[in-house]
Amino acid sequence: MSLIEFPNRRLLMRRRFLQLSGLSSLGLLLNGCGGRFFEEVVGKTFEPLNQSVEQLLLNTQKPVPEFAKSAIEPDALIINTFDFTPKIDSAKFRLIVEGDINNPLSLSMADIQQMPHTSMTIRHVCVEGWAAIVQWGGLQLRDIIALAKPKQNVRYVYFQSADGYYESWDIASALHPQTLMAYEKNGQPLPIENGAPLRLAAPIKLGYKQSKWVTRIFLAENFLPIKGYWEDQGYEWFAGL
Ligand SMILES: Nc1nc2c(c(=O)[nH]1)N[C@H]1C(S)=C(S)[C@@H](COP(=O)(O)O)O[C@H]1N2
Ligand SMILES: [Mo]
Repeated sequence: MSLIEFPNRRLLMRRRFLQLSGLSSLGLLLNGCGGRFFEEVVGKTFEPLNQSVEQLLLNTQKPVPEFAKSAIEPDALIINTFDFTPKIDSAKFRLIVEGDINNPLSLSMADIQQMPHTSMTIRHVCVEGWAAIVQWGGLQLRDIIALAKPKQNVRYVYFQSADGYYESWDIASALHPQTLMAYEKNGQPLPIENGAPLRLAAPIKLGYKQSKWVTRIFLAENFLPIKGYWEDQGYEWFAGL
């Protein structure tokens, strides 16, 4: 089974390859004890993780209060890119959605822009000690996930980016009404350095959870031993605000 494919080999140190090669035997171990494995890797289980996708899709979570548009701080959002800025041809771009779902997707930007548009003015918080009030426009990730028809035990969402960045989120946070796949920033098309054509944006998680240049979304019933670019170097996985 293909899990997360990494286009950027430089990202994967030898250690990580060794961990990944153990994945098939881990998969066997996971059958029936996914929860315990999760607790060993991440620590205690959070309450939202116990809610099913179905419940989370039916009941919208409470939104975080937003800021007035006049509060936007256009210069405060610092470009934070761990390696390089990938140039993506948005005409050829496809967002791939796969994993434990019944309706795999390959969406063009035209498909994505036809879906219901929303915007929010929220605070972006980077763990490195800066923050910025930003307006993001795009679509709710929950609309994409609903379209993909997730299997009922899906609990994690993996995001792969064109620069080799990768992230994983709990399903409850991914289905939060203010978790967007954004293609606009402060009322303008999303700049390339901020993640065009498509990036994650949400007021409920630290900046490093908000992947830029997302090309592939993988929904999973089991937690994989790959957490995220920063998390695999010791940063916290849940990273809630
Ligand atoms: N693909 C990708 N996404 C990423 C990063 C990155 O290096 N690559 N950096 C993260 C970090 S640490 C932060 S704070 C935000 C910064 O977003 P910005 O560069 O648009 O300000 O992007 C996040 N998403
Ligand atoms: Mo960050």
